Amino acid sequence: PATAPADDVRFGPLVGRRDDEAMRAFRSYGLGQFIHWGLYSMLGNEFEGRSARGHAAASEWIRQWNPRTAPEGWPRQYDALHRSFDPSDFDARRWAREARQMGARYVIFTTKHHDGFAMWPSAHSEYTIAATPYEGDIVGEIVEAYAAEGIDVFLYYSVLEWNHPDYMAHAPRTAQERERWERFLEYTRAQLLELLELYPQVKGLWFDGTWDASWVSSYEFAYALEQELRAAVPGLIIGSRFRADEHGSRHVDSSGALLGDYQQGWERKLPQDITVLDGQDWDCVMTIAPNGWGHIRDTTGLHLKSPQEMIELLMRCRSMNGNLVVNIGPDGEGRLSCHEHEIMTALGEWTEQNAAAVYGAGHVELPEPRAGILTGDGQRVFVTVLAVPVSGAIRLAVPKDSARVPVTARCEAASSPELAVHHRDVGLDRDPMTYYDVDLPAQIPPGRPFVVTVELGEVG
Ligand code: JFZ
Repeated sequence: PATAPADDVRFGPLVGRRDDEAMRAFRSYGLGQFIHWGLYSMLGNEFEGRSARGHAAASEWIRQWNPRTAPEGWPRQYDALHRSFDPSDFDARRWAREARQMGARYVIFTTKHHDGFAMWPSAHSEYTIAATPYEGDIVGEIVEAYAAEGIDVFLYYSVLEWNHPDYMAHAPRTAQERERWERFLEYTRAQLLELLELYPQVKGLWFDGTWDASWVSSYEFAYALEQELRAAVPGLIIGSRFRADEHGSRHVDSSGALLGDYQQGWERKLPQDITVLDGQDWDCVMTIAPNGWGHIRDTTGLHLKSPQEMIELLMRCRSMNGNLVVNIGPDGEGRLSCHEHEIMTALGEWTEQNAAAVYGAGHVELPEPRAGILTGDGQRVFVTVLAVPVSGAIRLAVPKDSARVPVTARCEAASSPELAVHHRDVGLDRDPMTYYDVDLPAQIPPGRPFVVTVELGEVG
């Protein structure tokens, strides 16, 4: 827990707010793809016909099946899964092509989740893809295929390991424990440097499993390691979930400064509004189901988000200068589910038709219209219309002293794209705002949100 604000933090941020090319690219990614793929994918949240739903935190947590209800002998069976991991349908190039078609500009791939299994042939572990019938280097295939499609690659890496003999959750207490923990830290360091050496094209590291007291108390080690990682790949982006300061403060240090290049705490939730972000860069990682990042074979009774909901989440992130990262959990053969395809296709159509509103646009200092979500690029504002007003017009409020006001408007999704703009005031002198109504197209594009582009110009 964070102590009172301290301005003498010795293990605070290594870098301040960055404005180099890599961070500028991050700010314009807009949409990303998260892939949770590992041994848990083979199970789809069930084992020998028994569902783990309600018995484990999430599908990729199935190894932690509540011991009171777990199958006999569990997790021995889980730890032997690698012996039959041989995905017959895995095609990294197809995944990468589909990710590009969806409009994703970066991907986050699980190199090693909490089960400790490495999806690359790590020289520092026996428990890797090299010990499976598949044998190939999955991380390598992913990095190459996505980079070839122009998609930046971030590697997910969990420090925490459930089944490593040297791992412990608590800070080491005895000399023997300290020895074990030192060994684990060296192993972690070796794997991370190995990843960057093998795949120098990667743009970022996405850390997880860094909440245990053992890691939190290793702040000095993590501080030095962050320096090494940054030196290994210039421009490397590291989120705020990597390390703690010497007071045990995570994500932000005990003086309130961000402990990484962007805020990594927005998981399956969005900020209420831009003010809570404190100017931090951020992304939001989102599942299609309510929770569960790995493959879920039986989704009966789960609320799976609609394409409309995902589009709304994406635009809401953009309106607060963040990125949305949509997770998929392929099965053990490397296949995506129908609902994942459906969401990806819808996002692809949306981002293609509305690229200017998504990638090149961000927060606008104007009140949000009731009809939808605002993004802007300085010259234009984009209204993602979610609810069509009965009047058939959307209303934009601008301050009366504003130098630039709406002049023309278009809706590219309509059969006649040009829309009329009316300056209409209610005549309240004390109102600091003045109002512009944009007539929506007569034929509203059915079923999906749509974008109205409003050109701003000099007050005429
Ligand atoms: C972690 C993992 O445990 C999970 O399996 C998945 O990989 C997800 C992306 O990350 O889960 C977390 C981590 C952090 C928070 C919540 C769930 N958090 O900070 O609120």
